[in-house]
Amino acid sequence: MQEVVISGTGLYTPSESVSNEELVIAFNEYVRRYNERNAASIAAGEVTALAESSPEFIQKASGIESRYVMNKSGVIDPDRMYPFIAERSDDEIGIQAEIGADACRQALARAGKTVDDVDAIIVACSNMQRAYPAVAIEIQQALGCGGYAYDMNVACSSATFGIQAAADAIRSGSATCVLVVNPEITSGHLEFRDRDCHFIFGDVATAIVIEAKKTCTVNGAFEVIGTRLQTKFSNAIRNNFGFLNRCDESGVGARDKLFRQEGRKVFKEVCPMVADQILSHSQDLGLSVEQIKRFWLHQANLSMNELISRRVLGRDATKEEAPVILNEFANTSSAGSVIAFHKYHEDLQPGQVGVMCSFGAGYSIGSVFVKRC
Ligand code: CO8
Repeated sequence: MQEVVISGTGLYTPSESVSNEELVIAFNEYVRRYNERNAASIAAGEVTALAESSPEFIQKASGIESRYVMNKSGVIDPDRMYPFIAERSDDEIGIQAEIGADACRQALARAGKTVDDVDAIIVACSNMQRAYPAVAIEIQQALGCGGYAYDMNVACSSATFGIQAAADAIRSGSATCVLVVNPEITSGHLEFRDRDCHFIFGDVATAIVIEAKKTCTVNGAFEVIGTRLQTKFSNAIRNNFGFLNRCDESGVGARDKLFRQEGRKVFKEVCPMVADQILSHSQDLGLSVEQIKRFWLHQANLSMNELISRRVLGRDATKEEAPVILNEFANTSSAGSVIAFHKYHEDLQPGQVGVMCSFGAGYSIGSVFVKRC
């Protein structure tokens, strides 16, 4: 069977960032105005007063310190609490394709490839800005690639699911060089007025070049030695936004049309599933736990990652073994484990093994074991 490698990655980072303190100032001002506006109803017991958020809670509960956003002014405006992202004409490149293409160009440069080498593009992320044409096909057009392109969505696990789809395409001979792109504009689907989740997400785009080992020209690529995917239905993370919304006017704009979750439940249910998958996947690949030198985990919550690596290793992982990027980026959905890989892979020696692992809505879990060439 055709051997497959990851030969380059790219990272687009928005220019604007919001600290926990800035986010909380805006949120608490929103709360103050809401409670003032509804003072009579709150006093009459008809409306529940909103509670304030705090930077200390956010840092302690999640490990997040800041997040990049495509637009800061809208997010921290207490009268708005969501980004300003202007619509573009059909003749202009869409914003998701634009940031995705930027990450692709970086990934191609690192892989020593040109757009002529690419014969497939998979956009794999949590939210697509429109139904069609596919964002992936728009990126194909923007880059000037041939072949085929399509969009897929498995929420936070989209990247690992995309990597398996790319690796399978290469192994079966339907492609030789695939770009997997994760343009995550999570701020578009985050309720910044909900203190349970207003701090969780950030925007970013990542891209990964996956190609046949025989075409790879760069030193230090990573051979994909195993991929495993798992899904199990859960309502604990859900977003009911969709094309049928307009068919029932009563639900248009309701809270369930944005991201919502039962964070504690997710934490409890998903951590053991992830640890079990990493352990069983490594065993089936004939790898001992000691041979896993790096854990590029999905970046949703610091305690979650610490718990998962502890369950796998039987001890706490070091920062080198399980690098953390969520303090700076927050949860960037599918892009999190790719950012961790992008920033923390150079020191691995030939023959050393690491695992990229994602988990999220669905539930969905993906593990990708790689070995440094
Ligand atoms: N400030 C102060 N207090 C707060 C705040 C706040 N901001 N928020 C909640 N509290 C309070 C609560 O009200 C609660 O109070 P009480 O004890 O009186 O009831 C107390 O703090 C504790 O609340 P929680 O139990 O909710 O706190 P946790 O310690 O569980 O932390 C987390 C909450 C951080 C959300 C945590 O549960 C977590 O990270 N869970 C895992 C989440 C996760 O990984 N989710 C994956 C989602 S991503 C995905 O797959 C889909 C991607 C889709 C992308 C879309 C884009 C937008």
